[in-house]
Amino acid sequence: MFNKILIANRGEIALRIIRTCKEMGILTVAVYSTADKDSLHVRFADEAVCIGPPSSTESYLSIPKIMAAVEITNADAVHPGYGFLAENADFAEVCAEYNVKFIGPSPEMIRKMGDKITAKETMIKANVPVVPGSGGLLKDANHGLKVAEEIGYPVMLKATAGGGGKGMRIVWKPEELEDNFLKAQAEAKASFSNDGIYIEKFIEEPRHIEIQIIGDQYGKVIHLSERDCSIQRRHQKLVEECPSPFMTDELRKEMGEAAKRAGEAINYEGVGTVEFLVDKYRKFYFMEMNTRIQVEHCVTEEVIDHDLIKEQIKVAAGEKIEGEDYVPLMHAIECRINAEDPFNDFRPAPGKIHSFHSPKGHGVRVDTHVYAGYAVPPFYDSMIAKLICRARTREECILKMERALDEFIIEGIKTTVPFHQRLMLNEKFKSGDFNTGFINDFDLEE
Ligand code: MV4
Repeated sequence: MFNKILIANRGEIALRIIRTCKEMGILTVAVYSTADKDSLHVRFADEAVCIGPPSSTESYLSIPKIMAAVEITNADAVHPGYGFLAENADFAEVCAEYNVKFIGPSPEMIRKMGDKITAKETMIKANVPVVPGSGGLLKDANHGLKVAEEIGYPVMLKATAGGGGKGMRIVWKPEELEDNFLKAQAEAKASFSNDGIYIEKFIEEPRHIEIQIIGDQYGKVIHLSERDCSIQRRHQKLVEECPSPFMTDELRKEMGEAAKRAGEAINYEGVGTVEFLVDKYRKFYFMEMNTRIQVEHCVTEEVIDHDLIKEQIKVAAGEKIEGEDYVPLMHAIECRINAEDPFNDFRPAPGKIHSFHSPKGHGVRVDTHVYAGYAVPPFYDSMIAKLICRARTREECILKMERALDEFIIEGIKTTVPFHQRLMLNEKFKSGDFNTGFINDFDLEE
C-alpha cells in the first residue's frame, strides 16, 4: 500500500480523498493555489504545498509545479480527483517517469478514450453498441452528406477531440450540412487544435445513463450499476440518481455487461464510467468513457455501501477486486449545490459565505469544503457542495431531499438550492418522466 498520496486537486474532492486516505492510514499532501489557502483540504492534509497563483494554468494544471510538490514531499502516489489533470495522459506519463503511481489508468488508456473516434472503434471491437455513423473521420462536407444520406437525418457532427458536449452540431437537413461541417471544423480546431470531425445519427430526447465500473490489474472488471444523469443544463449535470427510474432489471444486465466488455477489452485499471445514450425504446448506445472518479460517485457509494475512493486506491496499489457486480439495494439522489444564481441564467455567484448550516439526519450526506466565513473564489468551478440523500424508495428519497434542502442555510451568496427545491416538487421529475431535454422546458417561476 502507498505511504503518502499527493492530491492534485482542490475543493470537496480533495477533502473527500484525504478522508479516505486517513481511514486507510495513508499520509496526505495537499497542494493549493494562493486563492485556496483557507480551504479545508489544506487544513486537513498532513502536509500542504502552495503551488502558485489563483490561475489554474499556473497551479492545479501545472505539471511542473505538481511534480515539484511530489518531489519535495516524497509522495509515492498522486490522486488527480476529477477535472484538472485527471484525464491528462501526459501527466500520467510524467508520473510514471518519476516512479510515482498515478491513481488511474495508463496514459495509453486515457489517450484511447480521449480521442472519441478511437474510443468508438474500440467499443465496436468489444461488441458494445454505438450510434450508427461514419465510423471514422469525415474527409470533407461531401463525405458527410453521403453518410447522412445512408443513416438518415437528423445527424450530429462531433469533434473527435471533443467530449462533454463541446464542438457538437445537429443537422436537420442536407442543405444545412456543409455550413455546419465547416463551423464544427473551425470550432474544433480553435478549441482542441484538432479539426477531426465525425458524424452519427442524432438520437432524439435521450436519457443519459452511465455505468460505473472498476477494474483491477489482473483483468477483472465488475460493474456497480448505473447513474441517471439526464438532469443537465448546458452539459453541466445538476442531479444524479441511482437506480435510474427508467431502468429495468434486464436493461441493467445488458448495459452492465456491455460496460464490462468495454473495460475488459482495454484491460481497464481503476474506476471508470461508461456513458450511454438511451432512447425511448430503451436501446442504448455508447457515448463516452470517463477514465476518472466522477463528481457523482457518491450516489453509487450510497446504494452499494462501499467507499469508491478506497476501492480505487486499493486497485491502484495492486490489490485484487473481491466483489461481484452490484445491483442497487437503496435509492440515492445527489443535488449539486453551486454558487450560481438559478433565477439569473445560473450566472456564477462567488463571494463570502456569511452563514452556513448543512442538513443532517438519517440518510443525509453533505460533501463540501466550505464553511461559514469561507469566500468562494471566482477562479474555479462553482460547485460548493453535494447533497446526497438515501432511502429505500425513490419516493422517500425525494421527500428526504425536499426536507434536507429546506434545512440548507447558505447566506451571503446565491446558490442552486432554490432550483433543487422546485425540481423535487415537479410532477414530471417525481414520476421519472424526463430526458436530457428536461431543463430546457423547466420554468423556475412556475
Ligand atoms: C449525442 C446526442 C444525440 N445523438 N449524440 C452531449 C454530450 C456529449 N457527451 C454527447 N452529447 C450528446 N450526444 C447523438 N448521436 C445528444 C447529446 C446530448 C446530451 C447527452 C447527454 C446528456 C445531455 C445532453 C444534452 C444535449 C445533447
